[in-house]
Amino acid sequence: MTITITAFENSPDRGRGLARDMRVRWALEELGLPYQVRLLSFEALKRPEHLAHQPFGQIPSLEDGDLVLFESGAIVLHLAGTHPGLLPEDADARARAVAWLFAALNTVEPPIVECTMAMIFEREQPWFAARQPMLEKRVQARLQQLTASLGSAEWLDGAFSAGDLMMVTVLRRLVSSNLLDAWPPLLAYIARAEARPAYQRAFADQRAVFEAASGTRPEAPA
Ligand code: GTB
Repeated sequence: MTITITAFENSPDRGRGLARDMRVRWALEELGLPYQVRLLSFEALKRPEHLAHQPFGQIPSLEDGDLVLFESGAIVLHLAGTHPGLLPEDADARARAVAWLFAALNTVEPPIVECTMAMIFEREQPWFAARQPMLEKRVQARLQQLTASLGSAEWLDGAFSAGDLMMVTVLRRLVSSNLLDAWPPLLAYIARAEARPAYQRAFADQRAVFEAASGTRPEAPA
């Protein structure tokens, strides 16, 4: 049975591949798995049918045979664990790749999301100017540590893995800020990942959804 995932019918990211269906689409493309996408409006996200699949009324979710799954990290891990291509065979290397996936979600994503959400939603608030340097400093600390870990390597630990896939989707939240500018190795890391054919296919597919929904040609990707 074909895998089904859910995504926004009209994504607020304007087709920039920043919503979390992108990481699932990308994983599916890396693994060469066919899939279909159920597009949902914001209203549909909160209906009982979807809440039965995703208790928080969000995208993405996945249906894979009898399995219904939510949380993008769990979905990518499930796909990578059941098909070859995104996790090493060697048990220790596999554990390290999984650690990078968790690091992306638990250690790097939270300060990035907090900082970028403040930039979008709190710019006019009286506390913004006083608080933002602290949020940016937390992001910069993680970027510095990540740059040190990456060193001159192509990927975080050996071959490209689900850990890299997740880390790149997390870092891409910063592309429309200037916070990555001080870290050329991370910019090059993101560019290497974006050049992968599987990434390109996933990006084009989510972009096509946005273009169809908006009925206009959106601006070039950030
Ligand atoms: N922890 C969950 C996971 O990883 O699956 C989080 C899922 C999540 O945050 N989903 C968001 C959602 O469904 C979309 S991705 N939100 C609707 C709701 O909560 O009602 C987050 C997102 C949204 C928009 C942008 N953007 O515009 O750039 C980027 C990321």
